[in-house]
Amino acid sequence: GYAAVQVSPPQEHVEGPQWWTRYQPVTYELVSRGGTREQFIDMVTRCRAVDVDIYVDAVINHMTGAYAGIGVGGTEFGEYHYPGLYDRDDFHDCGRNDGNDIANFDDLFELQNCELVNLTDLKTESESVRTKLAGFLNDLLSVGVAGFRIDAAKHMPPEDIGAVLELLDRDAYVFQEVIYHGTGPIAGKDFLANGSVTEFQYSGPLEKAFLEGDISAIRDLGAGETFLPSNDAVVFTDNHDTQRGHWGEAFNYKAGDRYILANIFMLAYPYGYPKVMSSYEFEDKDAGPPDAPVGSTCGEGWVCEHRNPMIANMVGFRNVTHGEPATNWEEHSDSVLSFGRGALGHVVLNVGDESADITVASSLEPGTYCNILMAADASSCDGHTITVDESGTFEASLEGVTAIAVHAGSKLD
Ligand code: LAG
Ligand code: CA
Repeated sequence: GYAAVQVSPPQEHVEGPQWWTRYQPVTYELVSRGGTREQFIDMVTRCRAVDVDIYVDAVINHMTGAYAGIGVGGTEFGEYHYPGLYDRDDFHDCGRNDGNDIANFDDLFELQNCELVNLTDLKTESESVRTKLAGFLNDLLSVGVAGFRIDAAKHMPPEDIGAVLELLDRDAYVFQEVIYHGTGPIAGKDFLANGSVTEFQYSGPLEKAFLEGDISAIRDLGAGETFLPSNDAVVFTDNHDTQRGHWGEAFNYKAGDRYILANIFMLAYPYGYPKVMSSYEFEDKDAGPPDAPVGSTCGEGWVCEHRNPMIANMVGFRNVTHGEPATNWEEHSDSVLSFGRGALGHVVLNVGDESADITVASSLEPGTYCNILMAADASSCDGHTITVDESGTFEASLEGVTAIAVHAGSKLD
C-alpha cells in the first residue's frame, strides 16, 4: 500500500564513495551512482505500473563544493564553472565570513545567499537559473516522476522556489525540506504557498516516547502552536541526515523493536503525511551504500525497514483508517498507550520493558480481529487475535516493547 518512494538525487554528481556525493550536482544529466538515465526511467515506469509514485530529491539550491573536479558522468567542472550550464555570474557571492560560507544560521540573508557547507549557491532569483532548474524538473516529470522533495529549501527564498514551480509543465506533489524547530528567522509555514513542508519537530517526541518509554511525550503530537497543519506536514521517524545524528541524537533502525514501535505509532496516528525510512547498515556516518544491488538482496547490508512486516502492514492500516481522527486515547500507564481511528482501527503500544494486561475501550464493531503486526493474513492469525465485545471493549496482553494493531479489514468474523 505504499503510495510513493522518495529516491536519492538522480542527477550527475561528484565522484567519491560517501553517500553525500549525490548532494553535489555537476550537471542535470540523469547519471549517478544509482544508475543511468535508462535505468532510472525503467524504475519509474515499473513503479508506476504498480501504482507507486516516485518523488525525486531535487537539489536546486546549489551545485558542488567550491572546487574543480569531475562528475560521475565524466563532466569536468571548475570552481563556479559547470560546462554548458552555469558560470560565476549564476552564483551568489555573499561577501561574508571566510569563503562565503553560512556561519550565522539565525541570519536570513546569510542562510539564503551564502554557501551551505561550501556548496556553490545558485542565484535562484535569476531568470536564467530558474529556467535551467525548471528544465531539470520538467525533464523528470516527462519521464513519469510524480513529485519532488526540494532539498535545502530553507536556503532559498520561498518566492524563488515558487517561481521555479510556476514553470513546471504539469502539477507535481511538492514537499520542501525546511529544518525548523520552533525558532529562527524563517519557519516551515513560510513555504506553504509552494506545497507541503517537512515537520522536523515531530521526531523528537517520538524518540522520547519510544526510546525512553514515556508516552506523555506524544500526547497531542502535532497540536503545538509551532507545528504545521496536519495536511501540510511531512513526518518521519528519521531521514538520511537525522539517522546519522546530524541535528541531535541519532534515532534509527539500530534501536530495534523500539524503532519499529515508533513507526507503528507514526503510521497509526493521523498527523501529517508519513515517510518510512529505508536504510543500509552503517557504522561510519559518511559511508556510502553496499555494493549489492538493492532489490532481492535485503539483508546483504540493506536494512529494508519498509519490508519489515510490522511496518509494511501498518501502511495497510493507514490506508484503511484514512480520514478518521484519533479516538479513544487511553494512557494505561506511563508506558502503555491505546488509541483508535473510530470504528476503522485500533492500536495498543507497550513501550515499557514489563508485560502489560489491560482492558481497552474502542469504537470498533464487536467481533474477533487479527493483530496485523503478527500475522501476514487471516490464515496465520491463531493466537494473535483480540475479541471486541458489544460495548467496544477488549482485553489485551502485551509483552514488553510490543504492540497490537487491528483494523476493519482484519476482522475475522
Ligand atoms: C540537505 N538538506 O538541506 C541534505 O539533506 C543533506 O544531506 C546535504 O548535506 C545538504 N542539504 C546539502 O544538499 C550532505 C552532507 C554533507 C555534505 C553535503 C554535500 O550531510 O556532509 O557536505 O551533502 O555533499 C560535504 C562535506 C563538507 C563539504 C561539502 C562540500 O561533508 O565538509 O564542505 O561536502 O564539499
Ligand atoms: Ca541559496
